[in-house]
Amino acid sequence: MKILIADDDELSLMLMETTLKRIGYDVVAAVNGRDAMDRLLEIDGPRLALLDWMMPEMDGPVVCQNIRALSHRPYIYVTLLTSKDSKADLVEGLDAGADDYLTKPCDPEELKARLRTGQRIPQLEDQLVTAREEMRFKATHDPLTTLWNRGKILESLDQTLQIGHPSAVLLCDVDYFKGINDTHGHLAGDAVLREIAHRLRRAVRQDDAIGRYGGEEFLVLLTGCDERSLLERAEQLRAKVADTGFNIEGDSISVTVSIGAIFASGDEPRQSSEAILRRADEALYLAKQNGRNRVVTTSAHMV
Ligand code: GH3
Ligand code: MG
Ligand code: MG
Repeated sequence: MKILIADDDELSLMLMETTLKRIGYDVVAAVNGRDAMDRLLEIDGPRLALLDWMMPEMDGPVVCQNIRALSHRPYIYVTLLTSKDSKADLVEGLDAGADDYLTKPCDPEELKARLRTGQRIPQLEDQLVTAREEMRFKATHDPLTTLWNRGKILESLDQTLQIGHPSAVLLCDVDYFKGINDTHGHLAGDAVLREIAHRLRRAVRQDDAIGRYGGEEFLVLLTGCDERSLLERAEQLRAKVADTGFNIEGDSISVTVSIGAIFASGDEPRQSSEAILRRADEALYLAKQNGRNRVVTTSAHMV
């Protein structure tokens, strides 16, 4: 773990650096308070800091105050190094935001033990951040395909319609998917859904969005897609799925999707996502009726 040591006294700095390296820390040295601040605020900067109390330019407690005043940053566990040992001084140091203090000269065993304790705080914070990220991911993603889940893709559709940018809405449904499950088993069916998700994701652009709308239905939003490119773009997606066999337990099986494609121009009176989805569903129904593995598009002017 990285640790910052800040001391204006060269000899103390060197001795402490040697001790910390011996304990196994990755040491970042600073020669004054301002230097310490700069190093602590670097991206991936140290999360443990040992600050000498008295330093030119900015003393240890002021560095603490400045760090604590910054919100939305990873926590830095700060220990002040001091030759002061009056209670009033220590309270002042802790009030400035320090987590702990050590009186100089430090006993190496005590230093080691205190830092081990301090380390738990950034570690705990990292665990919490990871857990929060996982929860956020789960709340917005489909676990099987890792695409956006239904709630999130519908939210994106609402937002896109609100903004009023021209865009395309594609409702894709796997053809005869029940047959794939029946013939190859449910797990093979799951693998097919994952592979379709992978192919669709590769076929769209950075700003586009794809979600799992239902069991074997995917909703794709092509932002900024104009009406002339609607059919071409939807065809690309269809072909990405249909053109190469799916490798299922060593067999290559053919999988296709039918797509109902709707163009939302953005300049017509704002349409509700329900209305757009209803039209996409109608177009999808026609694609199924007309033989599957095809795209049917309807624009606002065509219905
Ligand atoms: P069509 O060409 O008309 O769309 O026929 P289909 O067989 O694809 O449609 P149908 O709606 O009859 O069947 C969809 C099947 O998808 C039924 C359901 O068991 C299956 N399914 C839904 N979600 C999942 C899933 O997460 N994994 C697997 N393996 N199957 C699923
Ligand atoms: Mg379906
Ligand atoms: Mg289907």
